Amino acid sequence: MTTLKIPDLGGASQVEVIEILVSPGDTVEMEQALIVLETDKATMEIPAEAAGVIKNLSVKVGDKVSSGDVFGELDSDASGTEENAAEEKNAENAPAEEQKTTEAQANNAVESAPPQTTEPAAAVDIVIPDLGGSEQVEVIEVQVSAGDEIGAEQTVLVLESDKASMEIPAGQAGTVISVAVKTGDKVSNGDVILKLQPAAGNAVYAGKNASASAAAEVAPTEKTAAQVTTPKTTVATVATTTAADVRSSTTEVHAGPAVRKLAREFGVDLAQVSGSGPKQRITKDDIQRHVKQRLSSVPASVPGGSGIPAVPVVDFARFGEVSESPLNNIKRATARAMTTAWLNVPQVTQFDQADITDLENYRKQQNERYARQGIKFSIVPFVLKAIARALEDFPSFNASLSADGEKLILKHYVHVGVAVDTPKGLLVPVIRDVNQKSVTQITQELTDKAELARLGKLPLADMQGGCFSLSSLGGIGGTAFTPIVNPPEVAILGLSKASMQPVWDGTAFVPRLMLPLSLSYDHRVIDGAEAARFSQRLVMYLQDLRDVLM
Ligand code: CAO
Repeated sequence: MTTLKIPDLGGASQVEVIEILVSPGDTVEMEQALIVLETDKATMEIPAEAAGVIKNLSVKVGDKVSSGDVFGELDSDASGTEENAAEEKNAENAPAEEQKTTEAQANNAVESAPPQTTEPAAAVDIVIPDLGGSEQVEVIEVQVSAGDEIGAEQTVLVLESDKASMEIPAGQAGTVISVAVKTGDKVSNGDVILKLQPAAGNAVYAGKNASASAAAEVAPTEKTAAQVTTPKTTVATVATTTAADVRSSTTEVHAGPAVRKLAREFGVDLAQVSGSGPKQRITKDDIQRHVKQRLSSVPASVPGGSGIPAVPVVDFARFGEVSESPLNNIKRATARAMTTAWLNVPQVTQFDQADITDLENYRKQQNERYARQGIKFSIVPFVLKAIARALEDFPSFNASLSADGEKLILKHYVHVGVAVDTPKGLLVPVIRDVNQKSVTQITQELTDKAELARLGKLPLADMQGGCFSLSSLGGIGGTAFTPIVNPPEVAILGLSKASMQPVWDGTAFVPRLMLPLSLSYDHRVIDGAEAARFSQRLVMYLQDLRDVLM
């Protein structure tokens, strides 16, 4: 008989049991997951250390457990018992040994590290950290390429063994010189991932001790990062929600490695699956149900024009030389979100122009006034204030259609998403309570969030909860465009470049600075007349912002 014990949880204690995967009487194989634990950082499947029959289980969903707690008994066969005893003994020694190894590896890793300096440091190799004993782990995603500027906590690789998904952070900031691995490669502790030109004054290499701890503790504290220094007997995985999923998913995905593997095999996007487990955790049954639903909703053929005809597959190489460039996560998530929006929302765009001559003079004055404080106002924060007031005036624009399409959910808060163009693609930080903030506060918040978005460090929570979106292409040019509504929001405003135009004032043409507005709206919720009124209200507020600022 083998006692089932919670293995070393890498320092975590009182971890919640969120799923029981077996019942007494079940025959299990060695390494088969028995129960699932979850902290706010990681999900861990606790595997059987031997094959056998589950005799009893002493935990239930919701219980809190710590390393060493007994959670049941396993009737293992005689040969398995011996092996098991030996393994248990090894496991007891494992943490100490592992720490030694990790420290040694970390110390080795810093041999090549440059001394403390604020001068540009020499290029360094970023290597695979301790993988908790796993070797030859498959690279399932490479998230950086040569030339990318990356932050210390930015994920560079995603690895997946049959037990765990792990995001590997860079460990230090800098510019990627070259990447040494590709998807499908198998990697182990110490393998070189990439060559990095560290950012000047990079704190990670400030000294041997700092380097050692940085290398040993590769797991960042961010919620989206993986627990990479997995203890030997702990199988860790994480909800690998990245910024990429923000437009297609409003919640973090909770799913274990086996479920993730199944989802990949079926080509299922986990963000589209509703989880039936605790905390919306996705189970294998959920994946199966999702696939069945999808299959039954796909028409066998579309001869009569119903359904969506596929785009023809063309062998472009027949017409000349071609090469392939994979889309990164953000672009793939945006593509999914745009398709969802395009297929679900019957949308119309209303065009308008606002005379912002006076606003522009005021903006310039304020820029001079605030220059000493390093604050620079662009037109965007003023437009956000006008939007917030118009949303208060027109509640149906500050609403979402219920899932059954039967009612409007009216929001009593005014959170506005602002599209930010980043090197990796489009991200939409949300400015909360725009109606309650000053233009100065909005300017500072937008500057900070746009900066974080461009560095790939914007937390997921800062991209959720928007009621309406603003997309400003005015800094680039153009006279108008048709922004796509970001459901479940019902409208989005596009800004194009303001230009001086001759405007008839009743007696003469006068030069006025005109800002083009493009308001796209969900025609299921908003009528054309209502959209024209909303757009005109924006024009009114932008022409004389005194009403808004009061
Ligand atoms: N008309 C004329 N000039 C404008 C303008 C407009 N509508 N909007 C901005 N400008 C000017 C700014 O005043 C600034 O000029 P100065 O430096 O001389 O003051 C310059 O253009 C650059 O502005 P900016 O675009 O960098 O900054 P912003 O505050 O206006 O916008 C942000 C911030 C985050 C909205 C913007 O940087 C951005 O990322 N825009 C792209 C959004 C996008 O990709 N939308 C498409 C989504 S759908 O695919």
